[in-house]
Amino acid sequence: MELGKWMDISEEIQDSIKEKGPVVALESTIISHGMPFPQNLETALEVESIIRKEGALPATIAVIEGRIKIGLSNLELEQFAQGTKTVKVSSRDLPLALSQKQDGGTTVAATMICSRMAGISVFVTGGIGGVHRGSEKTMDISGDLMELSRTNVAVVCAGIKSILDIPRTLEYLETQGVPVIGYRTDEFPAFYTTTSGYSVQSRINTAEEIARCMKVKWELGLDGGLVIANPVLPEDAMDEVVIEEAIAKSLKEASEKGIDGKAVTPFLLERISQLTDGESLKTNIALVFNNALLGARIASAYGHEF
Ligand code: PSU
Ligand code: MN
Repeated sequence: MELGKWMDISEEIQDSIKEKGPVVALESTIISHGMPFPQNLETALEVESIIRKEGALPATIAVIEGRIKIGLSNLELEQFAQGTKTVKVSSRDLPLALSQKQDGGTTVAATMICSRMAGISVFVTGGIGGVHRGSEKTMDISGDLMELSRTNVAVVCAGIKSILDIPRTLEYLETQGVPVIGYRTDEFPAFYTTTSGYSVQSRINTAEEIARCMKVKWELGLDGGLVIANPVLPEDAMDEVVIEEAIAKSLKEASEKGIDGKAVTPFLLERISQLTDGESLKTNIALVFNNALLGARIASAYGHEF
């Protein structure tokens, strides 16, 4: 495949990938559809800086004028964060976004695909998509889960939000053969809170052991991703009652307004932030920073021989 036809990789990232240096991929739907301006830009810049301080290279991934960009300049990030016509690009949207020369924020699914193409094995996000509540009626299951089942990238996240159906999401991941590792936790975290009442597959306490598990999986030829669940720090977590109330209210509104398809997640995120007076956004930002730190450490460890 001639990647250069559709994809631009920044020089510094290209060099690091060639030398098997530590590179951490970052998604961009969180910038275009997950947070408002200017917090989206501030967060994106700070995440990159956290990763650099840990000795790894950040690779923010987005679609700009129909090209996949691996690594954005600060100016590109600034323009992207303020974009008004940016579409949300999941796996199925990639061909359209490129052929129609759109600007697009890549979801976890699309970012995994682009990371894999570029040769990046570690990817940091806030929360992955999952099986939506009421999926037995709507069939709404995020493309992120399908991608996790087939694309060889480890995804560091703070679990999934309870806007989603957590137990069904975990069942789906199990069926698809996706390891779900809890970093220093036995419980799968629920994004805004450290616990969900559901267990991870296995607890691992060091970045080195996580990197070794990734290596073993792929050396065995077992294709697909891994979910590395890193709970938000307790001091940044939300009150369970407050967040559950906001989630319940936003879900009800979404259903009353008939919001469906790819609009569901952005709608819920914005409403929850409004209903919690911005508290949920603060937690969201803090957990992304926490994930960046772990992702950089895993990427560094992955570069070593075991
Ligand atoms: N969760 C968040 N913030 C986000 C998303 C999820 O806290 O911005 C985004 C991610 O890009 C994720 C996508 O991949 O939403 C999932 O959307 P959907 O449910 O439509 O697949
Ligand atoms: Mn969906």
